[in-house]
Amino acid sequence: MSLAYLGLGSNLGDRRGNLRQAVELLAQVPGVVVRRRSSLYENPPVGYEAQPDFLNAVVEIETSLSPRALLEALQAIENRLGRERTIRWGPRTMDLDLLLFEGVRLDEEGLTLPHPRLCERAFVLVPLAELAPDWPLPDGRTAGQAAEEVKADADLRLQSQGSEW
Ligand code: X6L
Ligand code: MG
Ligand code: MG
Repeated sequence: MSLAYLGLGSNLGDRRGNLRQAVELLAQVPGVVVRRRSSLYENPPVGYEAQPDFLNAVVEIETSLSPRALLEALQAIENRLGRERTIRWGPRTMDLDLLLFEGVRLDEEGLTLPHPRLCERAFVLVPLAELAPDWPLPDGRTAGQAAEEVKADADLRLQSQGSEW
């Protein structure tokens, strides 16, 4: 069994309901156990700004799946929650990103681990640091250090503290 961290985001429809449902579906995937979830954070869109604010969170799972099989399970959950791929970086009911997979570094078609843009994004680093502050990132910092450095200029509004969503 390997630990892995997943980034969740939603900015369409019932955002909190979508995140809850994603975790429920994740817990039903054979070979996946949901261990912990971060607080929920509301924050403005990054990358493409003309869209609603996001709710973001990170969950910790334990899994016997390979990174590739896990990625496929995540995409199936996105699709079940009505994900449509229209504009790049555009609005979505559910985005489930594979951020970190214990002991794995790889760079394949459609799957890079650790997640290539993990180190800069407050909406990923801050919730990740709640769960795994000592986790080493590819740039040499821990998740906790990286979160501290991006926190100050990030507009992250704590929406629901702790794991009670
Ligand atoms: C320059 C160019 C700087 C592009 C940043 C950052 C692009 C993030 C895409 C970027 C750039 C992304 C979420 C989001 C997206 C989310 C919030 C992305 C992919 N997903 N904003 N924007 N939460 N707050 O989950 O992350 S699109
Ligand atoms: Mg994403
Ligand atoms: Mg994604």
